[in-house]
Amino acid sequence: MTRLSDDWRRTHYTKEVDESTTNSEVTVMGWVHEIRDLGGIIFVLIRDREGMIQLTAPTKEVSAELVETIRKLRKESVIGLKGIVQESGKAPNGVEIIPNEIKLFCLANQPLPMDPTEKVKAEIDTRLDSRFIDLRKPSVSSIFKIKSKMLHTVRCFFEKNGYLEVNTPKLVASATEGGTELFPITYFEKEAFLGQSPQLYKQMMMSAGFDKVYEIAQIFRAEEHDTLRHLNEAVSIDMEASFMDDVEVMKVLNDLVQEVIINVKEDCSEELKTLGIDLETPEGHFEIVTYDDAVDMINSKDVPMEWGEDLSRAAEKALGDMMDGYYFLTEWPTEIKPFYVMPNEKDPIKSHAFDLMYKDLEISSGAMRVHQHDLLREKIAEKGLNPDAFGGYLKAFEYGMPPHSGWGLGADRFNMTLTGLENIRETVLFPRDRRRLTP
Ligand code: AMO
Repeated sequence: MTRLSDDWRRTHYTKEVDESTTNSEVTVMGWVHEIRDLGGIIFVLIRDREGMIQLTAPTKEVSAELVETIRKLRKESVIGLKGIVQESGKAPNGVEIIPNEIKLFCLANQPLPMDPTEKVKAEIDTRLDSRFIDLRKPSVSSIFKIKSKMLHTVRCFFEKNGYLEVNTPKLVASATEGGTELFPITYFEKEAFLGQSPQLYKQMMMSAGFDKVYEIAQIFRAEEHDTLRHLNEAVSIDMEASFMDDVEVMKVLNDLVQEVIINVKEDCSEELKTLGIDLETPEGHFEIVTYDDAVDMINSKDVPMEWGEDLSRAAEKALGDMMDGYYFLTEWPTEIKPFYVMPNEKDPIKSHAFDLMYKDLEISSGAMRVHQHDLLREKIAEKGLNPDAFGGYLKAFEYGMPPHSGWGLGADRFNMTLTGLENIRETVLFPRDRRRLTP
């Protein structure tokens, strides 16, 4: 068994090796990004999560043994380097490390399955096939640093506003968003499904008196279409709150999106720069477009759409072209929304459902929910589903269910809006789509 000895501990990430560390000994750990052997002097660029640093080895000044070790290195090998920091006008960070000792942890095989230096552009499939190397590229790891900051902000936001984090089951017995999008699985002697949304459970948490809950978890959708916006496994940020209506939870969503953007801009400026993104902080309330108005706007662009239809891709694009950034689409027809959505009391063909859009991309849906047991049972049946299959859920509505509302925000789609990416696969470490189940 090899264990790291105490004298091989990282003292600095590469970006921390700067002028302030001049003349001191540092230990960095990383990947061999580039090797330039000029005979009398060898340069090795070492890369870690935070950046790069140059190792400079004048062959007459360092030991012959060290020169031999350096000459054996191959690109992408993992090494530890101990050395003295020295100022250097020519080195990328203004400093370089003169090596005292090098520890080779792993010699990388050659040729590499893909180039991690960003010099050669690869197709998305090639990149995803060797994702572990693709993720070494700063332009790719930046996406996940931004996602991490986004999720951290989401948790802080909910915690400071009194929400409880919950974990609901992903092995489930019934559909929530409609029956066609389910992945069936064998669950001992029974048929079960992978959860397509925590919807039913987060609502049951309202009956349990948890008042305000949130969950960040995988959702599984057996969508057959292969688009730049759909995954078969996505991450959803879900919230549910009692004694709140749709307007109030829209405000929560509005505030959350703004807070995430502010934090990402503040803490991920390097990553945004790497991605070439200049994020704008949306001010105040996002614009509200009613479904009725959306239909008129879409038709005005010669994209045919009848009242009562869901937005086609062409309709989303036409609307997106007329809108700037984030906006809410409200007052959806009851008919095309799931059974748990509350119809408008005065005009029941319309509902208290909303979507949050970013240009032509839907990033969240939510609604005030039906909290009356009998109406809910009726609505389940109207959708062609069997109310008896929803027994455990419906029961929660019989014994004290408060009025409540909530939404689900697609974390991967939200990340697309923060990183300017067109293909949702790029915002997921190991995406799952119709054609891809590995790596
Ligand atoms: P909905 O089905 O609209 O609503 O999903 C909520 C959000 O999740 C994201 N999303 C997806 N992202 C990538 N690939 C997919 N296949 C995919 N499907 C959904 C989207 C979408 O806006 N229960 C409701 C939410 C609620 O009312 O609380 C629901 O799941 O960003």
